[in-house]
Amino acid sequence: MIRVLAAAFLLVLWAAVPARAHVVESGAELRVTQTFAAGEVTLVIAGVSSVPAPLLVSAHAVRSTGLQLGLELRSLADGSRSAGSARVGQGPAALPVRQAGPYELRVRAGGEASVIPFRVLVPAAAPWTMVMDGAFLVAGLLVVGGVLAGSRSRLLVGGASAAGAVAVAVMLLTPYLPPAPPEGAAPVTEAGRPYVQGRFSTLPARPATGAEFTLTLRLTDGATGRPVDDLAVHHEAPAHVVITSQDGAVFRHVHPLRTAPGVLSVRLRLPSPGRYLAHAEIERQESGGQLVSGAFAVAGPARPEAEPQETAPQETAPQETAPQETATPRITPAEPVAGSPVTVEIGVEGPLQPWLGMPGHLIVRSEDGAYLAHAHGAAALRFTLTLPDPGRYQAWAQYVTGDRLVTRPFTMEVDR
Ligand SMILES: [Cu+2]
Repeated sequence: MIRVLAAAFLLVLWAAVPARAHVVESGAELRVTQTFAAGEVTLVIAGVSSVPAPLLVSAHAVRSTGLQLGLELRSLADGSRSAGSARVGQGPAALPVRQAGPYELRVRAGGEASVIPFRVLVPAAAPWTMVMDGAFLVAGLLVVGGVLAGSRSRLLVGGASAAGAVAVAVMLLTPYLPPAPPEGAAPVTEAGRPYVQGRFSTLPARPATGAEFTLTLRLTDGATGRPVDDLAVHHEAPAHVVITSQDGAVFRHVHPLRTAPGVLSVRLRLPSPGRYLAHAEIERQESGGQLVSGAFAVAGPARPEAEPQETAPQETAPQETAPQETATPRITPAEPVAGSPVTVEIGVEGPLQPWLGMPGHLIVRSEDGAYLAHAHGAAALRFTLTLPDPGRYQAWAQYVTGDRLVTRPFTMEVDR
């Protein structure tokens, strides 16, 4: 009898221990979208399951541009550096990393550079999994030892039962125990951080129509006044910036480069003179999201844009809309009521490809710009949101189909 039990136990042990040893979730990939003047790029930093390892970094775009990126990786722990390059839509660069912890990836495209802070995380085994594995091992050794020695001493049987009980107890508790933080993770701080104070500015201070200028967002901590440099990547970017002309005719959705701690910049070229509104969606680590807004003016004669948007050969997918893409979406109820949910359905011309981690995005702005909402669509490109007040709203639905980013503008009237 005891031989059968021992064989059964050995089988369990053989099955359980190697399985545990292999339950190493390789770190998830990090996707960071950045808008360079030469084109918008999504950098994909692959996860690693152990160090040292090559860190694979690849670059993707809605429309493959072949844009060449210079990459430089620096460890903030020991200052070690490595460099490589990646071409949009082609294979990854392999940058060696020796340890887990904080890193900076410097990305160059054209004459611009962005520095992306991130952490290399290596999954770690929780202490209680070691307790469980150890207990299984002790129980197994005692049983096997007892069988081999032909002994059934109470001490052996008691010890094996106790160790087995510990192992099984820990195994049953496993789903309820917290996972171990991965190696290289940031120390846990008290949840919640102060609000960010944000200010938009342009260089030159008064941009001209059709001319490239830089829009900069400076973020400071609402408690210390120091630069905010702990933005979490959400929806595949540290910041989502929407620029709209006051009349809603011009729309840009961009992902600025981090040019210094707390400083985000993006190069733009706008076709029409007048007042523009800028809204940035940001999220600090371990905190909620926040919307930061500002305004600036563009002077000069209207300079209608050619299609595609600009003449540079490696331009990002155009966001100005062709007239045939302004087909009316279906809005339910047909006469939306302030404060009640409204559903918007967009008919799309082909299968959707995920963009910024979602099948589709809907951005809605009140006429005065005081209200801006960003909703995400379900697979059929249906959005539900609540408009707070009566009035006219500008809306832009964005999705990717056939390797093309489509932006469809429309308006919604809320009567009461
Ligand atoms: Cu975005």
